[in-house]
This record gives sequence, C-alpha cells and structure tokens, in this order.
Amino acid sequence: MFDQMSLYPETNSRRIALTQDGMWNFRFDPESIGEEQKWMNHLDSSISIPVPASFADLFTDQYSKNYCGDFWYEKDMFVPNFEGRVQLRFGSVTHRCTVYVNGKAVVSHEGGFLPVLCDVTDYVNKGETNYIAVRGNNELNESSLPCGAVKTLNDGTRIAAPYFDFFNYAGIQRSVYLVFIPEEHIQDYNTVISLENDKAYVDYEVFTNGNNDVVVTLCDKENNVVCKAQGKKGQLQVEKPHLWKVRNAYLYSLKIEIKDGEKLIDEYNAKIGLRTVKIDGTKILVNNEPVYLKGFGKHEDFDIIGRGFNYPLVKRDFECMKWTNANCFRTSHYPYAEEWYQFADEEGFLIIDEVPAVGMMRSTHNFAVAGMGQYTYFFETPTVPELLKNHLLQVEEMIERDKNHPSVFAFSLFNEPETTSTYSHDYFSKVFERARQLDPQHRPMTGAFEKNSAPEKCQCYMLCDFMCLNRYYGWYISGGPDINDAIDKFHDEMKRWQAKGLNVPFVFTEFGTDTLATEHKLPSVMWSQEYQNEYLERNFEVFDTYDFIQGELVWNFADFQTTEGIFRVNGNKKGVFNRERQPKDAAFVLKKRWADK
Ligand code: GCB
Repeated sequence: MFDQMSLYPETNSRRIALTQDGMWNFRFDPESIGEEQKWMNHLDSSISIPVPASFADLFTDQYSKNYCGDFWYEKDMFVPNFEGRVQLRFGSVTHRCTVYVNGKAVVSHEGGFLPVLCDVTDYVNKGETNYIAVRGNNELNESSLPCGAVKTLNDGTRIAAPYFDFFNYAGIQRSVYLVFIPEEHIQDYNTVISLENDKAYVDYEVFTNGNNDVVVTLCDKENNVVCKAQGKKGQLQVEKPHLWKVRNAYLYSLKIEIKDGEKLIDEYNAKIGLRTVKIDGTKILVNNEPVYLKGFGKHEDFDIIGRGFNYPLVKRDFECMKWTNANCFRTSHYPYAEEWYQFADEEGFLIIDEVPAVGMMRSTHNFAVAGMGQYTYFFETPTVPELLKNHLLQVEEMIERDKNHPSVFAFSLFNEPETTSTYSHDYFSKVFERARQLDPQHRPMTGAFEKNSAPEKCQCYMLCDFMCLNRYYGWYISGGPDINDAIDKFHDEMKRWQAKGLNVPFVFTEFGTDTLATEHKLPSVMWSQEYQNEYLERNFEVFDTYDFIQGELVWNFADFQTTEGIFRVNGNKKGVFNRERQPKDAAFVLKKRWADK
C-alpha cells in the first residue's frame, strides 16, 4: 500500500485536483551541471514546452530529437490557500526524475511509466506562487526498465541505444495535478469480486491514515444506492447484479467516505465493475464464461506528441478497435496512462497490463535475434540484482495503480527476455512470487515469450498461468514465397507445446508483418497489403487447429516510431492501422473474422 499512489486525482466535496498541464519551461542539461548550478532555484535560458508530451518530435533538429541525458522542466505554480495536505502528482516522468519545490528536493523516482507522487505540504507556501522544478533523465542501462545502453558518438553526443523496438520517447508525458486532500484521508482501497447464485459480493478494504470510521456506498448507473457497508474492511452484497461483461460493460460507483459521526472527513469516488476472471484448464473465463481474446498489442505513440497522453487519440483508438470487433489489448511494453484503463473499463475491453520489462536480451534488435538461437547471457551479469530491484518496484507500483480496474484481467511481467537459463528462472520466480502476493484479485500472471523460448529450452513457462507467445512465422521466419514452410514450422512448434500437455490457454500476443500502406502487389510480396492479409489468414489456420489457443492479439494496432535502422522504414509498419489511425486492408480481414469469433 502506497500512500495515495494508486488513487487517480479527483475533485469532490473534500478534495481538489487542479491540472497543471500546459506550457512549462524546459532546458536540456547534457553535462549534468544543473544540480551544481542550482537550476532547481531558477532555470536560465529555458524554452517553452507543452506538458504532457514527449519532447523528441516537437523540434526540427536531430540533436533535440535524439537527446539523451538530463533535462529540466520548471513552472511557477500558484498554490491556493486551501485546507489540508498538498500533493503534486505526475502521471509519469520518463525514465526517472527528481522533483524540487522552492529549491528543495522532495522526491526522486525511478521508472518512466508510473505515477510520481510528492507530498509537498511542508515545502509549499500556500496563497503564493511556488517554484516547481523537475530534473528528468532518459538514459537507458541494463538495470533500468526498459533495458538498453547509451552510445557516445565521435563528437561526444550521447544517444540512446534501446534493446527494444520503440522510440525512446521521454519527458513529462502524462498529466500533472496539484492535489489537496484532508489531513485524515483515504490512502487506497482494494476490491475483490465474487459471484454466486445471482448475487455479487464485493469484499473491500479501505486504507486510511486515521481512526475514524469508513462508510462505503455502492450506487448503480442511475445513482440509486444499491448497498452500503461500514468499517475499513467488509463486504457489499449486490442482489441481481449488472455484471461487467466483455464489450458490454456496466460500472457501479463506489463512494468511500471517512466519517466522524455525521461529519464528513474525506471522500473518494471510484468506478468498479462486477466481474470475475479465472483460468480453468485451457479456457479463459470471465464471469465463468469462456472468452476468446481478439485484439492488438499497442503502443502509446502518435505524431508530434510521441508518447504524450492525448484524450482524442484514446477515443479514436477505442473507436477503431471497436470497429474491428476486438475485445482486448496488451499495454505493450509498459503501463499506459491511467485514462486508457478508465476508457477500457467503460467500453468493456480486457487488458493484459504489462510492466516495462522489455529489452532483457542485450540486442538492439531483439525482434531479429529472436529465433536465431543466440544466447545473450543476460541474467548472469552483475547488474542483475539492481535490475531485479527495479523490476519488483515497477511490478508493485503497477499493481497498486491498476488493481481495481475491471478491464485489467491479467498482468504481463515481461516481454521477450532471455528465458533459457536457470538464471532466468531464478530471476523470474522472484518477480512472479511478488506479483502474486500483491494482487488482491489474484489475477492470472503471464509474460510474452519470443521464439528462442522453445518448449524444450524455456525455463520460465511454468511460472505463467497462461502462455503468451510472440511469433512471426511468415515474417522473420520463412517469409514471402517460403510461407508454406513457415506454416509447417509453426505447426511443428505448436505440436511440441501440445505434447507438453500444459493444460493452460495459449494466447498469441504478437504476430504480424511490416506493411506499407502504399504498396499493393499481385501476387503478394512482403511489405504489400496483400501479403499482410495472406499472412494473417495463414496464421489463423494454425490458431484454429488447436483448441488450447484462446486468443490472438495482432502486432500492432498502428504503425509506430522506433529507433532508426535498416530494419525499419521511418518506424515499425506492422500496424493494422497506419499511424494516423486509418485502416490498412488487413483491418477489414480482422473485422470480418472477429465478427463471428
Ligand atoms: C517483437 C517485440 C516488439 C517488436 C516486434 C517487431 O517481438 O516484442 O516490440 O516491435 O517484435 O515488430 O519486430
């Protein structure tokens, strides 16, 4: 339980959340002199920059786009003379930061995809303008999540060398709030849902920093009170519940109050969905009914704003996903901004929520190394204890933040690490053990495996409640005219998994082809739209052969930006939609298949 970490800011009769989004002052600090020169007191020669946004694509020069190192944001912030504790909450700062208020360091945070919360009560002057500074840093190393390195060019310029296939976007990429909460306040809450004979039960626990009583009220969509309970821990019983169903969501509101007799001390209003999730043999069950997962691996990625949060983009992406008849997506390869999950709750989408454990293979293009059988000794290096510490921390923060969303039905604890050594098994056993302790809803835990993690070699599949495979038979393996061979190889691998008799569902969390929206060709060639369609149809043949295959998440929902290189044409083009969110032909293929799947 982290004080307030998981609670999305809200304004109500006891709380105030003031957005700080807008233009902030900004400056690069390539020599890391800001600290010594006291930039936390004043930022000279700064420029204006929007928050939230990644900084990379706002500029027109190479240096700024690929900048790697320290950077500073600052803002004069008026803090009203409201009652209670004062907090500053950043949805994320990528990849790490220190926050200063009036020149004093308040909090340092590692990890670029989860909230940074600062209790600034003792640092601000209420009723005055205060000086807020943030020193960020976007360097990658082998103990950071995601993993990578920093490359120094001949002229001394430092650039990121990610071990992953997406652009190393950085900055204050999510919204910032100034939050006022009462001294005695709700810190966090857990909900666990169970269903029995036309009734739903919500076992709840509320964490506060005081001794006053807690009252919990559940209301339906029309705001009618459904049931109430008293105490920090208890159970709500709902007769004839409206269940949260896949693509047919129903959300109740859960009002949590701290009361001293009649006096209201604090209040928090959450939305919850009544649903259960379970793996039963080879089936994924939501409310005890089997669900076949249809959808995408995604990225937070868009022109100009990079990975910056943007409501219209969220809306458009959900509209496009709904149009294809999808019901699920994976937050590859990091936890997304909280607003994505709020929309998914409303729209009835299932989410596989992924921690930023990507690049654990020591290769700048693991997508190509995957399948070549190259062993990279990743988990034998001296940086591993520090990496594990960060990994556990990110798992804790992710589960704390996302544990009450009905949309989140599973957590993914890695993407494509080296998993063939006993070292990897030791490492991931600890990660899974911690994750299982943390999730009050005991959701299924998994991770996405690349091709080297073959049935005979993988040392980690047994940690997972269901298997997620990333496979590119017909693209990285035997593409184009060799596609028949690719499909034979694919069947061969699936038969070897089948022979293991794991009795768990298998989900394809990646499969796809780079496709240029401009290319058409008959007969098809790789990179043409016709080939993307054929590749999908051929993969579907394989999926439909094995009844333990219970889901297909295409790579990727949309074209996205990556590091430059000979493998990528201005980014990864495996999108079913282009980067502007217009459909390639493949979108129609999916729409048709998923209409009756
Ligand atoms: C993968 C990675 C993903 C890449 C993808 C590709 O296996 O998990 O991050 O973008 O392959 O397109 O190569």
